Amino acid sequence: MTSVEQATRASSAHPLDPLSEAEVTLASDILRTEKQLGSDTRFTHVQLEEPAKSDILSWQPQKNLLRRAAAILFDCKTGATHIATVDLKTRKVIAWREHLTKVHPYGQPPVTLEEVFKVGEIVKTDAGWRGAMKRRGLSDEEIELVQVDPFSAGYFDREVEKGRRLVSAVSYWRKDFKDNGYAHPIEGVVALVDLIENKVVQLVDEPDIVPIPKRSRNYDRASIPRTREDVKPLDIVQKDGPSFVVDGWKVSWQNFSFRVGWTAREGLVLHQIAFRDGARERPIVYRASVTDMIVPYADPTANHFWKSAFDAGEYGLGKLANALELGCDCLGHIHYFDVPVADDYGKPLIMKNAICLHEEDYGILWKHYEFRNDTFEVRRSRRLVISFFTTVGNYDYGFYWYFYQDGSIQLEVKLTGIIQTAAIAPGKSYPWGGMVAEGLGGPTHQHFFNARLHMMVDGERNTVTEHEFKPRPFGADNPYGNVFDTTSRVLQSERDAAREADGRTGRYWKIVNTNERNSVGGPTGYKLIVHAAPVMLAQDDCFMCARGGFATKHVWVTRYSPDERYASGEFPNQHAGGDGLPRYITQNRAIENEDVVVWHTFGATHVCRPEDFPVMPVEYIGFTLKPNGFLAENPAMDLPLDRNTASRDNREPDSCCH
Ligand SMILES: [Cu+2]
Repeated sequence: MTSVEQATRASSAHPLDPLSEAEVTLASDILRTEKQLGSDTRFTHVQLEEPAKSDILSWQPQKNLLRRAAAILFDCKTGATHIATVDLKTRKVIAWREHLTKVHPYGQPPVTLEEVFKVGEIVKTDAGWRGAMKRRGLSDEEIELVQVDPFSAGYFDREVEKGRRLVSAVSYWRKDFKDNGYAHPIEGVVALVDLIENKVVQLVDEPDIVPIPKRSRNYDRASIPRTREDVKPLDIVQKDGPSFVVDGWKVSWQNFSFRVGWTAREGLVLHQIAFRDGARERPIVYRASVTDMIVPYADPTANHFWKSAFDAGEYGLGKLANALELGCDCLGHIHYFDVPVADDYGKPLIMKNAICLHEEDYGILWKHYEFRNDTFEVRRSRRLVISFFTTVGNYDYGFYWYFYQDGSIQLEVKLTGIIQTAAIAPGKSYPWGGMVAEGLGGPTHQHFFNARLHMMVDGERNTVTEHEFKPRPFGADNPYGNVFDTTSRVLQSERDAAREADGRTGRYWKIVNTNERNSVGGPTGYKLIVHAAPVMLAQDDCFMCARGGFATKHVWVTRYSPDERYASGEFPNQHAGGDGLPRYITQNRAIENEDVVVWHTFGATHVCRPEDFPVMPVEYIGFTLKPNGFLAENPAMDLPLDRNTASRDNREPDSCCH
């Protein structure tokens, strides 16, 4: 029996399971043989082609597994790019489509790791760039130590960029190989690198030379020899083990269940999130993931105006995920998922400890003291956390999905790592951001994430409603002036459903199933709770907005279509713009009582401060889905009394918990 057959016969095997190592190998072997691919082929991913939703919903454990692989590959000598589907049972390439990267609106496959590493060598052999370094006073020895950062080039309608596969490279002086280069930006030099021709095709070398800030700002443990001494261990003890159950790629915990998936672009994907309500298994979300990001910078100068990385679509949140470390990244009783993926050459690779699953105490869930009869009841809350961390160049992002015993689901993104920096001449102020150190500025920027939530509240047909608080004028129905109304309206079509949050009216949305009735006669539903933070602040008709249009609204609702998978479109790298959500909604499909996808853009506007350097403390952003007329009462009334006896070990023997 081959390992593919073994995988497809395992008792817990499911058609949404990520491809195994054997399946990755098989898929790339079939592609190589059938399409006669040579050694110049590079794979941006080889991963599960998710079966059609109808096949998943009708699938039974005794049925055959559908196993197909999806791949995007390109020739590193010609740039020719193909999108392929491989059937692993029949061992045939069943779809093979060329993606045209040389014609408008362009769009390149993501940058590979191989390319990230070769850019430094290409740039350092360019005579123009070396001359620019020399003009800034660097010796040959110092030039060898320069840190060259490949950064997605974006699209600015320049002739030099059309149809080429490019990155822009910015440079940082370093005292030695371990030095933190971001403390020493080399201002006014940007090399545009063609990754197919392996050469610099345009060099910006500004005549005005800004001195390089040379003070070291390192964060490795050797650079911080004295650490504080008043931190005692804080261990999480779960001597009876955790309260979750993992069966293959399925997780069950406290009425919740979901399946774990993974893609190179999105990283962690959650499938089929459901809540067990008595005897009923009630679906909530069919598929949830973050499909793209954009980080636009607000500095108009040479090194910065073009910076607007799409960290998912241009690199891959999954591709760059970290191997997590017990006791450092994760505390408590941890279950790690090791994820099989493909490397740039289509070979299997196990991403060790890529996904972390554990429980956390979360304070009080509910409590009441009834002083009249001395009834005192309190129950502690805990949450299940499934997460991964990814490093995209200077920034590090953690994606943490939380499940709570009250039925809430939350996504929290943790932003940390190192800010982009700019050298500022002595005595000059920095108009485009905040100063973080002497001679060092951090350009103001925004971080946007788009979560794609294919909703399935109690069934496949859902409706999205919008609600706002409106004060009611004095009148016969409001004689004391205390009344205010909660308005509600149905979002009926896609164009009508591209919405912004509004803190003044407390605008919120619900995803409801009008075909079901809850305990008080209304539709069953979940509420989407968002933060009314700014959307994209760049001008509407600039390149950043055209390419990252998904970041111009907080909420979008589309009718589900299997090929509309990414907020920024399929190939955002160097795309001329207009793809993704703004294009999807031009169809203006009806979305009331339909199979709908809710797309939520959330973000942080980051004005840099000295406290963000040398490594930024975590900034938290995200959203919550909260049951709203979904359940008949607080679903956590049946929680047992406190069982956390370890906390009592150091207490007086006669003290007790109420
Ligand atoms: Cu930031």
